[in-house]
Amino acid sequence: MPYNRITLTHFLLQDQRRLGGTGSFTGLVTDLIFACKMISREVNRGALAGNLGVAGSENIQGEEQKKLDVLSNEIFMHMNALGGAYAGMASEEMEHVSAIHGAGDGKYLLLFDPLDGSSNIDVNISVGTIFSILRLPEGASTIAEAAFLQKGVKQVAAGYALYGSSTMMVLTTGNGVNGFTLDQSIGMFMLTHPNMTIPADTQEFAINASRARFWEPPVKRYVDECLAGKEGPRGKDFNMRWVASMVAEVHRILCRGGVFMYPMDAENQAKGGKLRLMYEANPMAFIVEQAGGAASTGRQRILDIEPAKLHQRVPVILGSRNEVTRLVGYHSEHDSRR
Ligand code: P6P
Repeated sequence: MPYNRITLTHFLLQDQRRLGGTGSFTGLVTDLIFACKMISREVNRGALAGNLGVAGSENIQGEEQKKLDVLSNEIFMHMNALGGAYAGMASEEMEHVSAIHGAGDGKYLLLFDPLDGSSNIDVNISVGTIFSILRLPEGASTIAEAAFLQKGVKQVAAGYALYGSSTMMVLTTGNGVNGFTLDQSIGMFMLTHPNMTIPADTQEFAINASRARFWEPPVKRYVDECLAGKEGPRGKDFNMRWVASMVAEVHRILCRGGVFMYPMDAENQAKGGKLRLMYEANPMAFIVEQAGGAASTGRQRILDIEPAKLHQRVPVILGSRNEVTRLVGYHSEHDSRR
């Protein structure tokens, strides 16, 4: 078979030449690649390396940290500080932002969830790393939280690593979405999923159905119509999935369509929702929109949200454009009757 695949690094260099870049961006993603490969190795070693189980600590979210949460965060912080491209970082696992000392002229900010879905680690279900890259605002003298509080539309790049049956990186720099599979034998990510595109329609939805008693009427209406199948108002049967790992859900949607919902509900309303805006919803919304899908809170485009706090939470509905549009329509119908 002719060996004609290209590596992620070569893909970025082609992108850089096409966009007339200086190479600093390519360097920045190269550090991310190393970090994700190291996390993939630790995830794959699992019990053999004593990496499973809890770390005996809590993160800023009040969630019990797994050993791999802490290790993945350390790997991401260390590996991405070495290149000097970043002026600062923010992590789901850390209460405050972190300035990269000696970063010289670091022009970018890195936000990440180092190991999303880690409740699945001990039962060997896919987990992932989610990252978002912003520019350091002009004239920013100190690296304070305010520098990170930029709308999702300001992202320079976003992506995720999926530690599943194979390890993949999926990345957008604002010119579409491309997927790369790690060839473990040579330690290189190879382009395997060029120009990933989400079908506008679907027959598959993802939601944690155990929360049905908390759902708002528009969400309940949407799910009930899906469950009614071809005899119902949708005139077609639907399938349901729930992995409890956002990276796995989003990847499935990029590959075959679908809609993912973690809506605002009666129980999480006080916190604003479940998923975090800056390092879960925004990067995934950027990727999904770049692949032709849509991403909304149900009432607002996620990428237009003006952030107020680093760890703020938002409702998330994303995936096949026509399904998201339908559910947003149900929300506005409901709200107009209030
Ligand atoms: P639940 C993982 O903790 C996460 O942040 C997402 O990856 C996932 O979609 C969601 O929470 C799962 O939430 O309530 O089903 O455990």
